[in-house]
Amino acid sequence: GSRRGGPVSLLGIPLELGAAEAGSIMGPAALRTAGLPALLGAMGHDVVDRGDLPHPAPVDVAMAADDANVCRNLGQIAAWTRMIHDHAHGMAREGGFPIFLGGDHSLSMGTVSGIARHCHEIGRDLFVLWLDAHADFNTPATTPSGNMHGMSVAFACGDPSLRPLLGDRPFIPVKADNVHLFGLRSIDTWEREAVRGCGIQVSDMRDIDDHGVSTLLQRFIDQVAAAGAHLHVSLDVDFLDPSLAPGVGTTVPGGATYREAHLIMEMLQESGLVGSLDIVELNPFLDERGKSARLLTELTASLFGRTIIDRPARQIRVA
Ligand code: Z70
Ligand code: MN
Ligand code: MN
Ligand code: MN
Repeated sequence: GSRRGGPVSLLGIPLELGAAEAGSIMGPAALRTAGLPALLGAMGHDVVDRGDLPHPAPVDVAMAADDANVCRNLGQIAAWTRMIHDHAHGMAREGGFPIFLGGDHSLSMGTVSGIARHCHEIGRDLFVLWLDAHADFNTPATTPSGNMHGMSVAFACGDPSLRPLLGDRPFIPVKADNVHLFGLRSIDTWEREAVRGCGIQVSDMRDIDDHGVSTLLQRFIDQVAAAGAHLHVSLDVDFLDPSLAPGVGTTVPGGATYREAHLIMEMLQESGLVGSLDIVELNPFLDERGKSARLLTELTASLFGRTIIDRPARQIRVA
């Protein structure tokens, strides 16, 4: 059966300039090689693969010089952000389900802002589930590395110093209260202060150990349901334990297990609330015989309705 409201629309974003390590430029190709489009098609979904975005020329960014100097590849990241934003906004407007195949996590500056702009236009709230070992909440003032994949959440929530990345596009920030960092286990000193002060929701690995992913995620899903909102999921490969998904530049021990990750995808599917997805930071150069790309493909299948055996429809609890 097809999903309601248009096809599953795949867009490859071969971007690696936001990360320290090269290789995620090959991410979209590896996800296609692992069979992601074919698997969704075989499950009965209407799938459109739009291919990969081209590499844009760098643009000028009207950012304070002190900030601009610390951001690595700033002119190129800004050009990618604007192009990705335009595509994400257009895809959201068309009404299908966009899947953005990365590429490093700086691409989410474009996807989230593009989706946010569309949600704003139709008067719908936007929530973001950030599945990641990291908070990606650095700004030019706090970053220890200058790598822009560590700044995506700060940008999406409206950090004024990063706003110039989007140039003259309308910028609709996501409410920090609507963002949930899930799986956190690596955060920088100043980034930690910023996360504390802003109202963003956090389930770190300690919370997951104490309460389990089911309780924590259901609470968030209930909020999204109560708001009648669009849920965007941003899946960083390093959310997963490195033993399961070694194909990523920044491995952090103690990540999500195979079963936790599948449970999350199944719960999200059952909620019926997810409207768009990023799959980011896959670095095929560091992968082991396609293991990580294959797992991401399996997880995507779970998000799109594959179950072990038919399950009774679950009542969505509205808080
Ligand atoms: C660190 C920084 C990061 C992803 C690494 C790391 C950020 N907090 N994000 N890998 N996906 O450099 O800002
Ligand atoms: Mn990330
Ligand atoms: Mn629109
Ligand atoms: Mn990460």
